[in-house]
Amino acid sequence: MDKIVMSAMAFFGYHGVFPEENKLGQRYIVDAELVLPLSNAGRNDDLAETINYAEAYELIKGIVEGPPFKLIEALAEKLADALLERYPELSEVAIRVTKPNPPFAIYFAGVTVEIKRRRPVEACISLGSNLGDRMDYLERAIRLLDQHPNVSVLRRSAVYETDPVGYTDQGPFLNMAVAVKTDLTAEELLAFMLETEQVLGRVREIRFGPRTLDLDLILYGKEIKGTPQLTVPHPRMGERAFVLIPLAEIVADDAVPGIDSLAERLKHLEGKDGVRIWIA
Ligand code: X6L
Ligand code: MG
Ligand code: MG
Repeated sequence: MDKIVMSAMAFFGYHGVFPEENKLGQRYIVDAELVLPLSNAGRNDDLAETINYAEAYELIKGIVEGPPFKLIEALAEKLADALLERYPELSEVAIRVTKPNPPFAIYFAGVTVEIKRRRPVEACISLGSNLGDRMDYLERAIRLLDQHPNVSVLRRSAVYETDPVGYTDQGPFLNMAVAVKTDLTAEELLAFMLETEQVLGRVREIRFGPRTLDLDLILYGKEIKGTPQLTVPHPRMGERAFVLIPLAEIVADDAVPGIDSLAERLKHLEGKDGVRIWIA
């Protein structure tokens, strides 16, 4: 990913735990890495397609030279937060805050904190179960997702009972979808989903066969990505009523890159008949 690196910005501020730091003040050195796509700015040689680093500098200066924090951790957190808030095109920031001359009794060559913060993304996960207590597996899966420190469940669809597709010699599924907010990468989220499937007893035997729990990553923001590890949006979601019907309940009509309108898409979908409401 492209980035703008702003190195060794020097300021004077009053942060610190010790009273002399708040009274006398000291120098602060800040490095900021702003992760964003830069190819349009580069191709068009256009400031409007990137972040004006002179302006970002003023934002950073205002915070470092503003009201004091006790901890440089708090200062760094505030800087990351403010930059992500001010610039929606930023996907990630890294901030380093250094006190080069801390007024401590012992000799100290300087101290630095470094943090990286990602903008939280809304992702959609499709859930399915057709073995055992199907509803219980879905509920437990949602609970496990929500209990992850970096995942919170925002919305859930109704639950549908659906005829099996792909391999038809198996019992009916319960299917639903949830929207989550996460600051995991898509790969990290997918890895956690696979782990959750295993915790809830999924055994992979027959391809497309019965399972206690299936979690599929359908959307990761508006990201379009196809790697051997991961494809989003889910490559076959457009044809599957048991995915699209629940999904359409929890996202905007135009939430899926490559599908203009979920409502339009659903109108044309066959096999929709095999999907009936189970718990509204
Ligand atoms: C031809 C060949 C046509 C394969 C369709 C469709 C394969 C869907 C796999 C296919 C084909 C899948 C669920 C399911 C499965 C589910 C319901 C799959 C993977 N998962 N049926 N079948 N709900 N109703 O969650 O989606 S297996
Ligand atoms: Mg599936
Ligand atoms: Mg799956």
